[in-house]
Amino acid sequence: MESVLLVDRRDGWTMLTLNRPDRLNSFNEDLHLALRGALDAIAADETCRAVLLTGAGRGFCAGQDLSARVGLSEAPDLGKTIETFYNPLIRRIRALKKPVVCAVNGVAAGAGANIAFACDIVLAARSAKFIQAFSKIGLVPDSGGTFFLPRLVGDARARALMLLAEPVSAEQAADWGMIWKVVDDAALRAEAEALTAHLATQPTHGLALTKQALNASASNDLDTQLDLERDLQREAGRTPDYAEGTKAFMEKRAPRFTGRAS
Ligand code: T3D
Repeated sequence: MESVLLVDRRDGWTMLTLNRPDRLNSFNEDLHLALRGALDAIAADETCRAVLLTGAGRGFCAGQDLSARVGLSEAPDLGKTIETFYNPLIRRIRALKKPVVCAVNGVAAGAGANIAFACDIVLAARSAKFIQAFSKIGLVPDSGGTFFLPRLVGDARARALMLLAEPVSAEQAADWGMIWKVVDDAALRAEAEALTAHLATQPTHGLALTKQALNASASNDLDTQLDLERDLQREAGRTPDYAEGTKAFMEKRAPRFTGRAS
């Protein structure tokens, strides 16, 4: 049987493909565990300096697999699933010390949409759409959706999208600042791979510090954020990549970054 997650190691980066296409790559426990294992392996692997997350088939991810949620003798404890799987997944993506690119190849619904928003750079195929599907089945947006979406598109749009569960086209998502870019369907994979390969050659530790600053900015006041920038800049200034970047600039040549912290 084919794995629910395809892990494709490339030169300096890794592509993770959610692979339950007949269920639009919705999450069951197997997929959660496989993705967790892959992200942990990537976190520990210094040779992997960027990640590309995408989906197999016509969808990116339809959130939780609902087939396991019907015909139960008593109400399931969904808080447990969130605590055990979705929240740790979002925390892993945000805390990963390497950039995570998401190529939304088709519909992204429920937790599937919010997992995409947790990634660092989101490209979407022109035919893709984003749906906060939760209200259609009586649920609350999860996987950080109520945190990410208002910050991406503003409160008015986030509220309507979450209360109405209306689909947003990839074009609209890009116009609203929900994602980085829309790409023609046929070009999505190549463009996402090129972007991830490029990121894998960049100053990885500096990018990790940048992620850290951006993650903190949502809840910090200006003074706290200025102090954090000072501390992170101090750390960035000690990396070999900073020395190489400035040297390469003065020598008018392309830098050769190692991505290392020291
Ligand atoms: O439960 C917990 O642990 C709490 C956590 C919750 C996190 C969540 O994500 S809750 C939200 C769950 N997701 C949804 O509510 C979305 C459900 N899916 C849809 O609304 C639609 O499928 C889409 C809008 C995403 C796509 O529509 P469409 O018309 O393009 O495709 P389709 O025909 O509906 O789906 C294709 C197949 O995938 C179909 O199976 P079939 O008929 O060919 O055998 C459909 O049943 C299956 N599928 C789609 N989404 C799910 C799914 N099967 C199981 N779970 C799904 N989420």
